Amino acid sequence: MIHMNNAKRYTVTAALPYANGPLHIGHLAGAYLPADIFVRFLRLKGKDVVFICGSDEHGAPITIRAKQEGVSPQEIVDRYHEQMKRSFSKLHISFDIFHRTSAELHHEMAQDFFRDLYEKGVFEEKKTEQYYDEEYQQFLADRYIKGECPHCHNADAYGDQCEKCGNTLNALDLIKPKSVLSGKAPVKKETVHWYLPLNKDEEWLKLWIQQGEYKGKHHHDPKTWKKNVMGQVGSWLSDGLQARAITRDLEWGVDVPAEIPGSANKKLYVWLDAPIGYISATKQLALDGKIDSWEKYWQDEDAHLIHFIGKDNIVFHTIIFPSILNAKGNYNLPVNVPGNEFMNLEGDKISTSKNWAIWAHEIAEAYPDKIDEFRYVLCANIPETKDSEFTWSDFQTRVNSELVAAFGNFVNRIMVLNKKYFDGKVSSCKAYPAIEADALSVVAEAKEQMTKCIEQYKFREALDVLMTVARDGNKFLTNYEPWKRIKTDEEEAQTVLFYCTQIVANLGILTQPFMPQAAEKIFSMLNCKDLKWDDVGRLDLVQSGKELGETKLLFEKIDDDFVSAQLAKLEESKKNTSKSINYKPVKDEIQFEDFSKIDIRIGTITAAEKVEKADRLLALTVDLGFEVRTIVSGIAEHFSPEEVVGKQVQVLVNLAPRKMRGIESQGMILFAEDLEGKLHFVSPPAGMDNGSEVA
Ligand code: B3M
Ligand code: ZN
Repeated sequence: MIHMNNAKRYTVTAALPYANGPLHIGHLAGAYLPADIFVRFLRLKGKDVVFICGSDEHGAPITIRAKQEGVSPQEIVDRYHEQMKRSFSKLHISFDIFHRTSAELHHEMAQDFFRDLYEKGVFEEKKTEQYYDEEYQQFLADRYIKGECPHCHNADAYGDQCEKCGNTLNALDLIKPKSVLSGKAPVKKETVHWYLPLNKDEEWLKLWIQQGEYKGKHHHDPKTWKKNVMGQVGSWLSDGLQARAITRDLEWGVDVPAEIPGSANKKLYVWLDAPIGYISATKQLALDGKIDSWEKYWQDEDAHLIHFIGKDNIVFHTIIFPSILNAKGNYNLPVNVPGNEFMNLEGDKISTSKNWAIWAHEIAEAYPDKIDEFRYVLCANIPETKDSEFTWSDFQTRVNSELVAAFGNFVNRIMVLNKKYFDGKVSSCKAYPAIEADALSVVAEAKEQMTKCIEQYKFREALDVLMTVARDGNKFLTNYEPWKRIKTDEEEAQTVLFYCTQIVANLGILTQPFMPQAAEKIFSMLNCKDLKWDDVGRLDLVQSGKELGETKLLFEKIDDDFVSAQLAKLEESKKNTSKSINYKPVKDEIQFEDFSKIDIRIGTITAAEKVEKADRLLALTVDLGFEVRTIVSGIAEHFSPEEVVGKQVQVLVNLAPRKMRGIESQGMILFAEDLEGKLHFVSPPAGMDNGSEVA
């Protein structure tokens, strides 16, 4: 096996975010920040690494958003691709490329994959029934359909996946399925698709993931995989895998190659094309001349592939994409898939639709001087083993007591003392073995400890080590009190400060992966550059007599007003969720004469029963005062017969009678449908006589 340390090169990816809306701190803490820390660490170690990301511009999330806003999918992806790219750059997430899956190069590569697998006979072609929305005349796969998860009974599971338990789903297994487009229960309709027979992959997948063996060779150490990831994967593997459709009936996406019979109107499933996006992005990087070949990052056995993702993406990166890569042959499989759990915000789940979030682009634009503070607090709360929590008061405490009081203060004191006593130069150093030993103990273990943490994807613990160095540096300084010592023994005081300056330089290196701006400030204050990870632990990084740069404050205190303003903003934004609501468009204009043809009366439901063999229908008996009628209503999924009996309602009484399941329905009851598609009675004020007119 190739150990983490001696891989020749690294291909590090961070999940391609859907370009359907802004990113929030949960995305940052879950995937992008840990990936960035990891990559910066590798670069500091002088490793050959590419850091790949881009926007995922296909799939239902995009087209649903476009429909909601009444604009084209292209307009949506252009807008959010740009926004995300800008935010990442301002947050100093240092991708080598932020590509996009709408690029032609990507379409070509994804089609090549499909074509190749098709020609190898990997796929199964199956005619099956799928859900279909008759009103919108569209097949409903993935996020177009929602319902109850058959595994964990989360009421909000998507057609392809339950985000709560992480299981991949087959839309047909959802309990009480509902179209996201019309809000109605879908019908079933036949369609033909290509399937990836994952069931045939079970054996080698188990060997690869759980034993770390691939193609008869040792591939990785399964013990290095995170427990939460192994847990999820283990349960899917033991439940057994099923063939999975990898094409869709959609208008937006990568076309199934035209020469394949039956390809008309078929697109690749977004989870087939998106991960290939990592490879096409790497190819683009090579075309841009930034690397000399993309193949060596994907096909060279010495390259380590590592996917940083959130927990809802685990199955795709551990089972589906590896199965595709394996079928394609000559591609590396990931040596690790460090998936994180979710981050909550102020006691609630982060929710884009409920507007309960702190947006990446807002941090990036509004606080360019506090990016490191955000990176620090987010890193301290990465949901590594379980869901975590961001609160503004924790942000304040960590910034004030950890970054400002411990870290920033230490660095600042060293600068000030050097300026005050030694004319802005690095002080000199004489032989004081005890002082040297004490100074060394502050930094001696840091490199090894932190390396170990980062290589195990324990970024929170790594950050603790960094803070320990800062605190121990502070203790060293307070212990030797050079400002007092200078009056009695100047050389000794100089030596103490010399070592303090070396500790600061060490801190600069250790800080770089986490807070690159602070690190840069430290290096500019110390007037040194090009320090490497392996320099950590040395006490000769800055020479005596060297002119120091201008003193800069590393971090600024967060006051109470800042925190209360942020909290107020959150509360306020929760009230403004209307922006993202999907209001139905107003119907075409009608004339008064059209309206006056309608006859609506008050009536009381006196009896109700389920219609046989029709899940959605109730047969109601309605007393209209002037007569009693039977009305068949499609409300059985919303109300039980007991719930409706006795209710006074509004009835459209001059609608032409219609036979439904053999029962003549003589009118229609009016309901209000809320924005989530739930029905409510529109009852008249109490005491109205049945038969009264509504006009
Ligand atoms: N766009 C899902 C997500 O944003 C998806 C990741 C693709 S990674 C290849 O959660
Ligand atoms: Zn579930």
